[in-house]
Amino acid sequence: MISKVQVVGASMSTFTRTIRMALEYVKVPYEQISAFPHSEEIKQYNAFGKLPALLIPGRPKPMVETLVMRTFIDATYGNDKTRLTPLDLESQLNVNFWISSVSDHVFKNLIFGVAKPREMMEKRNESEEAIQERLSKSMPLALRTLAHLNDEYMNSEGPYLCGDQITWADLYLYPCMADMFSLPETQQFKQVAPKIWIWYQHFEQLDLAKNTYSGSVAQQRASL
Ligand SMILES: N[C@@H](CCC(=O)N[C@@H](CS)C(=O)NCC(=O)O)C(=O)O
Repeated sequence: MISKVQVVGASMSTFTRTIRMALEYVKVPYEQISAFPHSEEIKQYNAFGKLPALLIPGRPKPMVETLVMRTFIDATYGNDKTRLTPLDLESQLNVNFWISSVSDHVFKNLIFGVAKPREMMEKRNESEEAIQERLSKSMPLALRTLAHLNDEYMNSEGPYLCGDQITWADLYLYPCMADMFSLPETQQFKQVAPKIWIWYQHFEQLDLAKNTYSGSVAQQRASL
């Protein structure tokens, strides 16, 4: 029997960071249990081997899929001051646009298109020239994706993605962009997405971003 909320995941996992930031935001104390994707540690909770899993005291079934966790966190811990899903329909549609776009396009085109191949090639000690050659195939789509997101954000007054309140949209996009803006390609990202860069710089000053920075890909790269 656990007595505290537990997040089973890895500090470098963006989805794990999303859920940790949400718990920070709604002020629910939690502990992190370290697990890597497809490890035995995570498979005891999630047969798909994906991170994170969320364990709640008194609930026998571990929660998997951030959509499920999101629904639970909103319903259980959200209040007037800490509402990550806005009440009105238009704002909810907007928040869902961002979450879905991050889970699909940002992951496919930026994380798997650029960040992961770069990381793998660096680990194999491949030359910067070879990395650039490989990334030249995926950068155009990555940049177009960011430019589209930047256009989308032009409709918002900010400083958050969906207006003047933090929502799940910020919590899904931030960990991915923190990793992307830590890459040598960052200048190109900033150029095509200047408003996203401004949003990012504001968001990284928040405690919930600072408290979940350690162990992230961004932090690992900064300490190289
Ligand atoms: N749909 C899942 C996605 C979770 C996910 O993809 N997590 C990554 C870590 S950030 C993972 O476990 N990747 C391993 C893999 O895709 O095999 C959710 O929302 O929880």
